[in-house]
Amino acid sequence: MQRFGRDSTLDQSFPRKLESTISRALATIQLSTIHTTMSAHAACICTGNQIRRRSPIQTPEIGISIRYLIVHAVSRESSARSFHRRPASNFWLGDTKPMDVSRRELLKMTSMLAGGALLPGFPYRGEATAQGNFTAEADLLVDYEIRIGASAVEIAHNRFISTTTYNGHFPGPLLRFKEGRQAIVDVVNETDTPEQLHWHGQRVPVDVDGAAEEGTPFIPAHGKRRIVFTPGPAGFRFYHTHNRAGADLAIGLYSGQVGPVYIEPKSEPGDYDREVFLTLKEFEPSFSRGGDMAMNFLLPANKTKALKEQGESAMKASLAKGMPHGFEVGYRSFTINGRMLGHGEPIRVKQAERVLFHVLNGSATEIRSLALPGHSFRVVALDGNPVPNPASVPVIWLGTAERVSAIVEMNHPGIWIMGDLADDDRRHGMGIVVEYAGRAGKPQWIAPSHSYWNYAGFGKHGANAPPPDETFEMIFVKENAAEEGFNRWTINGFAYPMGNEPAPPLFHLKSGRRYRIHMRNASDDIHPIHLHRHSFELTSLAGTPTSGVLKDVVMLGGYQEASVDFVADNSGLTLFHCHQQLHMDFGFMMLFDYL
Ligand SMILES: [Cu+2]
Repeated sequence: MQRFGRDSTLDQSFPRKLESTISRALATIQLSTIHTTMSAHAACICTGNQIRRRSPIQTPEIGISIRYLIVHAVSRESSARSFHRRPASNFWLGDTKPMDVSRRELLKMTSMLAGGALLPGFPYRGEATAQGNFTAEADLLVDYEIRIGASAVEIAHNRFISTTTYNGHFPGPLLRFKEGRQAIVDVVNETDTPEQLHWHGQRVPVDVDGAAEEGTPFIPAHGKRRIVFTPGPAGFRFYHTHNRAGADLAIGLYSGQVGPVYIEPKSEPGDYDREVFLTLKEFEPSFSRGGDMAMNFLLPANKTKALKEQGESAMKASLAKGMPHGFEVGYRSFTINGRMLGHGEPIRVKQAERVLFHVLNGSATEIRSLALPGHSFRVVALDGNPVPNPASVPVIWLGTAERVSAIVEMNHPGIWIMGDLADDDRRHGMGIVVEYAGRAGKPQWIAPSHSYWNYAGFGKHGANAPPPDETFEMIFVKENAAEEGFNRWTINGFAYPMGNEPAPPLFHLKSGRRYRIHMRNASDDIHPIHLHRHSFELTSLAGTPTSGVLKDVVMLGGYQEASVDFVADNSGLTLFHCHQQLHMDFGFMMLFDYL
């Protein structure tokens, strides 16, 4: 489990370690100029049962200031009590109702305390003033606590499924961060399985990223891990488990371990009235032989003849040997924000309102589409990154793990179904009702005419991306049903090992260089290709150059080619894989390393 030996897990012996560190610190306290009592109380604002928060525990290895030790000595008991139950972003002000308090408000509260303001029951001594920098201390507060555990999720009225979630809900809580401001997240794993929580789309170091293949330490079963990082880049990201599932449809992304992240930019254009976050997700998976997913919506549509011939002849040869088609995954229920169509709260809107939808495809395996009859989506960001050319489309399409941020002007009053184009999936729940104020009636669905999705439409027109320093050639191949009935996937002939043994990196990077990945898909599947810890620029789609669209997942069409460029600017092992769980688990992964 700790094969990389750098686990910063707060282990079970942590309280004992902390206690001895506290004793050591207390022994030297006379040397300190800290006004003990006030510092302790003001900094911890965690006295009695009035206000609780997670105290800023630091492991001795990380280094801990005397002030924090004192703070913690005072607050340890109450925080220990609250540790397993309280989302760190919530504070209790003496009653049972959780209240969201932003960091800004907390800072305000902290300075109130420092300035002598009283909170009910706060044993303030009055004579001391706060010494030092409370902002620095507030910065050490835990922003969020994420608990991984099994829970029941009510996806429709009186219809409960059992799955693993974050904080007992699906989707996991929306985590809001500030670009460039350090964040602290505690992840508590209440399951029997070591877990990985991946910060999808963020430029973070390997020990934060959340991929065992890169060397991120696991969050131990029944253990916890504190993650300290600087969120970025700004925009719509998400977090999800990065455990592989293989043939186990209860774990990995088949579970409910998905939640949205929004990293507020330093300056927000704010060209909308409000934001709505939507997480699209299927539940109750099962295996089937072959699927029926939409395949004909990507533009440019031209396929590469050689890839088609290669893929088709391989499939023909496999079937001729008597092999069945490899397994695919289907689902019984479909949800938006954890509710099947008609079973959740509608999105209530007013005429002329401009709603910014942040849509996440949290599926393990599926491509999703979304339309709102009579309305169009003005796409302003893809995978959280503003696009150079915001453009309006009738339908948005998202491969697994993709995000689309789009503004909808509410100019067509009624009660509508915003839903997936696939009738079967929508009828099984993939939709949400949009309800205009003052309107009543049965929600209406009107299928849009066939529409295409072309990333290049949101890119720079008439501009080419700068040439790369080096191009990596990759070919993706399917070996039908080759792995105990599952399709095996290879990148340049190499299937990532299905066991836990580390794999050697296939390509090597030098810091500062710009690389192009030229991808060729010798299969008929669409692959949502994902690069960890870096963003890439789309530079060619099916042979047509493009530029300006920055993403971290791109759908590569069946028998198509595409190129993406990225700058090697975040050293460490870097995972590259298809985000379709069934593909990544059965070989479709590889590592870059930095030289
Ligand atoms: Cu794939």
